[in-house]
Amino acid sequence: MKRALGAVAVLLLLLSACGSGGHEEAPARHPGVRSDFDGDGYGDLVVGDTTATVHGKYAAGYAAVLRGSAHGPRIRKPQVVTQDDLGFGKAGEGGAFGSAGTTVTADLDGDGRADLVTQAGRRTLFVVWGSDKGLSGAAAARLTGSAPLAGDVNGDGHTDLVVGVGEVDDNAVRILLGPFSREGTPRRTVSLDLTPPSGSRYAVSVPAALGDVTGDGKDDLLVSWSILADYAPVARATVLYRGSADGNLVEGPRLPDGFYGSSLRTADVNHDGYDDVVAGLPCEMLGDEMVPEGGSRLSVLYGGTLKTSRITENTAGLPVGGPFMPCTFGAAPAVGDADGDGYADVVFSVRPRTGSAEVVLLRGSAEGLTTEGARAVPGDFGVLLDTTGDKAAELVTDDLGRIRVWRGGSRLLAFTASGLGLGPGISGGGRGFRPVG
Ligand SMILES: [Ca+2]
Ligand SMILES: [Ca+2]
Ligand SMILES: [Ca+2]
Ligand SMILES: [Ca+2]
Repeated sequence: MKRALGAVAVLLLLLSACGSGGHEEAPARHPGVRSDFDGDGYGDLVVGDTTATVHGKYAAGYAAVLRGSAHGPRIRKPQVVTQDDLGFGKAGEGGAFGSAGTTVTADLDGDGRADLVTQAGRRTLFVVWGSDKGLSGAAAARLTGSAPLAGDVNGDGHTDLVVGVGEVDDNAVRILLGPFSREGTPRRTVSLDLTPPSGSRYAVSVPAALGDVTGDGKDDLLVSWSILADYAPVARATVLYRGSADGNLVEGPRLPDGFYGSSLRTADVNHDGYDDVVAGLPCEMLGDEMVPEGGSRLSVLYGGTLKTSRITENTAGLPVGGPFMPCTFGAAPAVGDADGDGYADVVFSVRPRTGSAEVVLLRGSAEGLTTEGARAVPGDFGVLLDTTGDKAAELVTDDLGRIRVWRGGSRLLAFTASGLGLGPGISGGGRGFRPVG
């Protein structure tokens, strides 16, 4: 459970990677489409398995890209990328290339195509550059850092990265301001100290998400002030560092008491121009796992007003009936616009006491996140990605290595790793097979 929660905690990183939106330069490309590596206007689905053996190295991991089309992700001939393909040395055991928790997609060089940024090992990041043929290991760069977040913190239209510097208690990040050269060199680098206030009960600051919560056109960094339990950070409060034109983020308001989570995501749920923050808090760890005070929950903080609301097991209108397994409600939140109405929607998972886990989709609205029109499908967790080019995101769910793609309420396709034809160098894994984003 602890491992799973850790994965959930970092899963949030990847979906805040919407990039800057960019500028419309060449009409053939669609910079606003997330994870569109070949620039054809269809989001391309990344799947991976950090437990897979690659060229004999256990858990070296891979990322496979299923290019989008009018009919959804193409499962024939996926583009498979491993660390071994990149020209920076072979992967070691446990390198976990392509981990969902430490992968983001964003256009770093400003060519209108998304690029893949993924961690392998403790503090190495690889950038795999998009091209009109999609992703391949032939064009890549190596950076130093961990747990990347992508956004535009200085508001210049170029995607920036916020990366960890190493250990969990370093309480510092580096801000790599874009655009990046093909060698991976940012235009400028800024270091930011995130040490929690002296005398406070918080031991570590965990960078958790980027989003423009203040509405000034610069993405803000959301940081979880955390205690340590068994050396693992446990979020207890959220503080916002305001984006700024020179890249020197400024510590801003602490968000209201009780607003924190093991996963944070940002998206504009009420479509008012301010990014909103979604926090999943299924469980807390204090030596043991326990239901958090006030119950497992999914909270939303609305940008601008900083007002909050909560969805709990007792919220009326949920599409899944309880009672639920403890510590499962609100797990693995992800965001995207599932119906293309401009209001970002939210998915999270929950496990009823009887039956299998479900992924719940709640819709955004002018009044905020609502259970009106909510639905649920089977799965341990889900991501939202528009692979069909119609501005409405498909829901991609995982169920112990079986991935399903849902469009509207109906299932578009289903597949497992063994059905993809990943090539002779990749074996094992399977149950760790999951959508990355
Ligand atoms: Ca595409
Ligand atoms: Ca690019
Ligand atoms: Ca920027
Ligand atoms: Ca908003």
